[in-house]
Amino acid sequence: MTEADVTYADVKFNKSRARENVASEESTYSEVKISNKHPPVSANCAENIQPPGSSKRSKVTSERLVLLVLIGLLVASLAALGVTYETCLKCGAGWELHGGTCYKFNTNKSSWTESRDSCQDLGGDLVKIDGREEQMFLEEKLRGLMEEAEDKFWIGLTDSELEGRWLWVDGSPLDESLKFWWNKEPDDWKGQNPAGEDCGRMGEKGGASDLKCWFDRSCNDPHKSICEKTAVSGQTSCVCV
Ligand SMILES: [Ca+2]
Ligand SMILES: [Ca+2]
Repeated sequence: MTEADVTYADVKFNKSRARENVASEESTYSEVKISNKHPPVSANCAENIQPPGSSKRSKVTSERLVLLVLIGLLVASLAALGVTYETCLKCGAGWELHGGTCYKFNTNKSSWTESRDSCQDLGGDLVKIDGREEQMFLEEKLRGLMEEAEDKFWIGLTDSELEGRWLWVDGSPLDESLKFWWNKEPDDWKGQNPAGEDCGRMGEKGGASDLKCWFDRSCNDPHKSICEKTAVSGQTSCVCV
């Protein structure tokens, strides 16, 4: 038996092991390195140990897999982004978004009716307070906007049709469980105007006890006001909250 024959037999053994463990490129590479310790190994033998191009093919396949996964992630991200845009709510400039509703704190002072007209010109109306959370948001907001105690804001509440029957601007009656009148208000005080007080305003600069900061007032009094309108879905990029 010549030296070349011995080497050939060793290499054949390695080849069978290599076939068993052909899974990774590293293991195949180490098998070939062991074979190289036994020269002379012909070029043909080396080729037989490792089927030509097999590791290259698996490398290309895994690269394709990674690429496909990346493309998949990109498509999923774009789809998610599209959904966000569709459900994104926005308000115009000068309006503040809160709980799906846009609010405008109008600091121009005017009568209740003129204030309401201004809100309607902007696509909204004087605010209707539907819940405790909304009252909490507005009460806290006004503390920062009021300059002095009487610097209150009109809201969309009036009893001008029938004294004592308070209605919101959408015609709905004031919910008995959602009233935030201050102390003995509404008192329909006639000291300032003989017609009494038929419009609602709100705000306590120092903060209201248990959120109670509604007052009835003569509708002709000039006051700041709170407008409200429904937020619209944005079709273009916008900040979502
Ligand atoms: Ca009244
Ligand atoms: Ca009053």
